[in-house]
Amino acid sequence: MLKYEDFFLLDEKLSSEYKVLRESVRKFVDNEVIPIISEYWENGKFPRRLISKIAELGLVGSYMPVEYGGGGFDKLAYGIITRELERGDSGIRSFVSVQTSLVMYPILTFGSENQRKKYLPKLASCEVIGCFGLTEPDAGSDPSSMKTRAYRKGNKWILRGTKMWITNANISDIAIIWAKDDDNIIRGFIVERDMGYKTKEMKGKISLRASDTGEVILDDVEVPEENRLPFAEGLKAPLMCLNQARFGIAWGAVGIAQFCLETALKYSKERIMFSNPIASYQLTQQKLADILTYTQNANLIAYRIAELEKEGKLSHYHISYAKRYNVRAAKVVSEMARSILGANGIMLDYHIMRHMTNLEAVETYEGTYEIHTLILGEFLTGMESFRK
Ligand code: TGC
Ligand code: FAD
Repeated sequence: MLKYEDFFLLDEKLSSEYKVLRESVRKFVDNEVIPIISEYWENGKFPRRLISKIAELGLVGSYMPVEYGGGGFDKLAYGIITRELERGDSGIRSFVSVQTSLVMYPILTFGSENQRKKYLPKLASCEVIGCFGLTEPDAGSDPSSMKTRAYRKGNKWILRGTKMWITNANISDIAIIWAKDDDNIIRGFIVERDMGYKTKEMKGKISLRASDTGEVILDDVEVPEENRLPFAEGLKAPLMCLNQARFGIAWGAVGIAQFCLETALKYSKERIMFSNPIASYQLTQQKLADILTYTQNANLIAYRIAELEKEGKLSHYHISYAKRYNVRAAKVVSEMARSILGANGIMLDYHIMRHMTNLEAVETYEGTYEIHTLILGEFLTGMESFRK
């Protein structure tokens, strides 16, 4: 029988290994994330107590090679993990995205063998927590305008600057820092906390409240040459990291949409108004049909980018398309689901509005909706329009 949850029968494409993975992450989210997350979100705290379980389940570094402590899975598995985690909360998915795609990936891709051996296993087990510092107070959408500098001093580098809006900053042991050298070339560094970077919590967020966000302050921090990522040169390197994280966000947004669909459908069948379930009214059915359509479209896109990745045909344009569409789809879905729940829709107990507000940050980070629009505009026209 056709089920709304698997409308396009994508389950048929999944081997049992992926289904087991999905069920294990879903169980973790249902049993250990959803029951506690509203309280952490309300208090503006990241639930650190979940880290050990996240590591134990192998949710960090899933697509990193086994020899470096990773899961040895492909990107489809990573997508399934991020989708199921974001069904719980974007902040939990963010933690895994950053640790895997923005910290482990650059070390794997641009690091030396010594760096890989030293850091990757400890990052996979979450013995070491990392963050990724690209954005600055005056360099958000345009990271090429960063002011953070790396001055060469013998076999050391002096890092000076401030990174802002950095996920996991305050709980980090290491930071991947992007800075311009004396020749204005962007370089990447693995900076350890005891080398001297400072962090400051950014308070007052009304979105992504269960995620740690902070500033990273580099006040002439000395970093040895052995901590520079030797194969990272230019903006292309951090942008390659963003591709990995954006892939996970495109999948994660589907998790939110699926959660909203389940919740709104159930609620509408149970809620009686004017003597009938609200699900029986045409206006509600229109919302439900739209929610189903946005959710399934986003899911199809997510599966397709995983297939293209496996075939070696995935371009960063596909990733921009997927991040842009899927996050916007999840936003529309969460707004419609919230309205179906009436007053209950604004309550933390029902989780929809938490997702809805989280999506504001998700649509901003990793390239805003507008930036991905311009990337697609450039793809279509061949004309770059970021700068005048
Ligand atoms: P542009 O001249 O276009 O590109 C510089 C070089 O990079 C190449 N390139 C890419 N390579 C790989 N992947 C991509 N996505 C790439 N996009 C461009 C390009 O071909 C060029 O190569 P080469 O060989 O010619 O040097 O650079 P631009 O300065 O014009 O900027 C382009 C723009 C605006 C698209 C880019 O800077 C951008 O994506 N801006 C958005 C910034 C952003 O997304 N920041 C995210 C910070 S991290 C974060 O938000 C983490 S949130 C926490 C979580 O994930 O949960
Ligand atoms: P701006 O770049 O100032 O943009 C403001 C507005 O102008 C946006 O609507 C934008 O789309 C629009 N705009 C900008 N340029 C153009 C243009 N050319 N044409 C049309 N419109 C334009 N960064 C990290 O490096 N690491 C992290 O871990 C990280 N985590 C984050 C966590 C959270 C909760 C948040 C909110 C952000 C995080 N970021 C992180 C930063 C994030 O990537 C940036 O916020 C994002 O890239 C946008 O930059 P900005 O906020 O400075 O906005």
